[in-house]
Amino acid sequence: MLKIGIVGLAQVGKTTLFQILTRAHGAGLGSAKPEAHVGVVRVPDARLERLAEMYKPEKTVHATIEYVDTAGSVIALARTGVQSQNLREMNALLHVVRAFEDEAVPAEGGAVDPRRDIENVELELILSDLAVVEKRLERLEKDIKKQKNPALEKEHQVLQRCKAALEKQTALRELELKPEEELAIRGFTFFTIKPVLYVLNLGEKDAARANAAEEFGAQSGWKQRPRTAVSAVCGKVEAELAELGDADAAEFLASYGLKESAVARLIRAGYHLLGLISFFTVGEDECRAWTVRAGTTALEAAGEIHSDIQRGFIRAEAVKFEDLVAAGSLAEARTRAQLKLEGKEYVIADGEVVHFRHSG
Ligand SMILES: Nc1nc2c(ncn2[C@@H]2O[C@H](COP(=O)(O)OP(=O)(O)O)[C@@H](O)[C@H]2O)c(=O)[nH]1
Ligand SMILES: [Mg+2]
Repeated sequence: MLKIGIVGLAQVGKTTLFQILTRAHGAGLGSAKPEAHVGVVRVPDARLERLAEMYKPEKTVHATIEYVDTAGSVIALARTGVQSQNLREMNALLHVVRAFEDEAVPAEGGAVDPRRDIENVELELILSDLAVVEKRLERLEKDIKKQKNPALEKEHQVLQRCKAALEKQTALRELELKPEEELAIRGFTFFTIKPVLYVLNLGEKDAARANAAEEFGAQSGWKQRPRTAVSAVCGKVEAELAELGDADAAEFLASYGLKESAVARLIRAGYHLLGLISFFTVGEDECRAWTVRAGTTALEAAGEIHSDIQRGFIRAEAVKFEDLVAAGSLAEARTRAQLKLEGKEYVIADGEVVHFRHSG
């Protein structure tokens, strides 16, 4: 399963956000605990809910992502052995940035300044990656002298580019790497090549500023960067919200001038940032969202469900979610010629409902 690491400076609201995300309130999740906390989060999807209304299945299965809460400051983590190794295993980073004022909670680095915090953390991660690159280059240069090896030379060439970028304080996610170049350095699991979602943790008085993230992202220029997204929540409001029933929640949101919880949007932003899409399978036993990378073929998608279905693959029948809902059933969608018969190489689109015909 794909993992998103929740990182940031100390006391910015990482654990608060983790608890909101996983709904695991209290119970030993204090920010003083040194070990990381792991939780599986369902990706909210109104389309899946709609399909479940249609089919009334025994089971509805959402797509999931794993979130890992990290303790303390990411600057300290990046500097220490085992901790930094754990961080390197993350598929993406959710960087919580403090934007709330609260005298009772001291801010690392003094006054609240989201931009400065992002820059400081980014610089630290850039320096960590640079140290890894330099060490590897030193080793490579010795090896290349001893024997000619095209793979090592390729790696050397890509790492030189990485080094040049990092020395200019540019994150590696900004480099345009060809797939084979990316492959050559994948093993290093660099921090700054990971997709990053900046989450502004807003104060209560800013909770209703729905476009806070947009504004901040545009002003700072971060939003336009590759594999980078900016989002905003108010940790305090969301934490209280998570404790309420539906009716109270609506009233509570309204009192802050909000329409909906920001958390669903946040989870979806993380999902898309990872380059993931969902396709659905439907039936009276189960309606389910399956997670695949954008660009996945029908044959690969079949393998996600079961190796037998992949092995015996005959055809994929695919229908757009909207068309299926409008038709009311797969049979009617077929009559309307909206159910397309596709082969192994067909690229699955986000939101398609797919039925695999297979032998055996
Ligand atoms: N006022 C305010 N306090 C918050 C907010 N989010 C978190 N906090 C408080 O800030 C402190 C640190 O939060 P925590 O989630 O433990 O931060 P962590 O160190 O990054 O894990 C706690 O006392 C939280 O109650 C927020 O949105 N507003
Ligand atoms: Mg914490």
